[in-house]
Amino acid sequence: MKRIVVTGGAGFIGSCYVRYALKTYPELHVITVDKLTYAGNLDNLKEVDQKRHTFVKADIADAAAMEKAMEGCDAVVNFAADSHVDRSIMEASDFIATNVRGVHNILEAAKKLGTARILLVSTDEVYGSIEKGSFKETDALNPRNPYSASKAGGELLGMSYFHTFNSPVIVTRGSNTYGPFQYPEKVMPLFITNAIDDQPLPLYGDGKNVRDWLFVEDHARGIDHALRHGAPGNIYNIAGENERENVVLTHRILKEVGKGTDLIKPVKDRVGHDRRYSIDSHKLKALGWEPKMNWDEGVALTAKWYKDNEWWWRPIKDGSFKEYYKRQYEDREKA
Ligand code: NAD
Ligand code: TDX
Repeated sequence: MKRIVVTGGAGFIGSCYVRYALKTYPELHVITVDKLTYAGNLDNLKEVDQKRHTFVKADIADAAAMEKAMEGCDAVVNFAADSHVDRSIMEASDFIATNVRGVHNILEAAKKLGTARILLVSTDEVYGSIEKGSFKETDALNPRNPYSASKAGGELLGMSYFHTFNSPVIVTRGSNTYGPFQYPEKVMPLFITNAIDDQPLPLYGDGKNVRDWLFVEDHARGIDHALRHGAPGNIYNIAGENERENVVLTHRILKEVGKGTDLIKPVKDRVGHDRRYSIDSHKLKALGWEPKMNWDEGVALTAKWYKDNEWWWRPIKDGSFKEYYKRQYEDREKA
C-alpha cells in the first residue's frame, strides 16, 4: 500500500492511526479527509511528517468530494463518525448523516474507483449489552442507542456491498478506547480534566456499568493489522481485555491525579445505559495482533498526558464544550 485515505483522521483514534501508519511505513502517503466537526482538531496531526501527508477538509456525506479524495488510493480506512452516545441521545440526525449515509458514499466511491481495500471502523457497542461471557463476531447485533444503531447501519451496509458487489470490505469492532488526544466529552478524559480542576466527576447511575478499556495505540495497530492481514468480508473484534466497573475506573483516575473520592458525584443514569460490554478478539489474535498496554501504565500515561498538555484541552473546555456540558449535566443532579 502506497497511498491510503483516512477519513476522520483529525479525531482521537484516527489521528493516532495516521501517526502510527506514517511512522511504521516510510513509503506511505496518507490523505486525511475530515470535516473538522467539534471533535476534529488539526493539532492532533501536528507531529506527522507533512511531506507524506495531505489534509482535505471534506464531509464524507459529500459524495463528489469523497470520490475526488479517494482517486488513486489503495485503501480507505473510515474513522469519520459522530461518536458520542450522550449526544446521539440528545439529537441523532448527524449520526445518521455521517455514520450511515457517509459510509454509503465511501462504499459507492470505492466501487466506482475499484479501491482495493475498505476498512470500516465500527464498535463493540453494535452487539449491545452482555451479562456474562464475551461476544464473538458471529453473534447477532443488538444496538440499543442511536449511536450504536447508526454504526451498525454503516457496517451492515458495508457487508451488503461485499456480498452484493464483491466490494473488499473489512469491519473492525473495537472496545472503549482511551489515551492522549481524546475529546473531553468521553468519560476518561472528562474525569481526568475535571479532577485536575477539582470539579465533580458525574458518575452515571450506580457506577457499576462495565466497559472494556483498549489503549488507543493498540486499537490503531489492531485496525492496521486487520487492514493488511484480514480478509474481505470479515469482521474482527479488537478487545483491550481490561474490563472495569465505572466506579473502579473513577477511583483509579482520582488516585492517579492525586485527588480525593469526595469529587465523585453520583448523577441520574444515562437512558438505555448498556450494562456491560465484552468482546472476544481471538480471531484477530490468530492473525498475530495483541494488545500491549497494561492497564495501570495506560491510565498513568493518559493522566500524565492531560496534566502536561493543558494547551490542548483547556481551549476545548473553555469553548463551545461549556454549553454542551451545561445541557448534558445540569439536569442530572440527582442520582
Ligand atoms: P472522534 O469523535 O474523536 O473523531 C471523529 C472524527 O471524525 C473527527 O475528527 C471529526 O471531525 C470527523 N468527522 C465527523 N463527522 C464527519 C464527516 N461527516 N465527514 C468527515 N469527517 C467527519 O471519534 P473517535 O473516538 O476517534 O472514533 C473514531 C472511530 O472509532 C469512530 O468511527 C467510532 O465510532 C469508532 N470507535 C470509537 C471508540 C471509542 O471508544 N472512542 C471505540 C470503538 C470504535
Ligand atoms: O459523564 C459521564 N459519566 C459516566 O458515568 C460519562 C460521559 C460517561 N459515564 C459512563 C457511561 C459509560 O458506562 O462511563 C462509561 C463510558 O462512557 P463514554 O465515555 O461516553 O463511552 P461509551 O458510551 O461506553 O461509548 C464509547 O465506547 C464505544 C465511545 O464513546 C464510542 O464511540 C465507542 O464506540
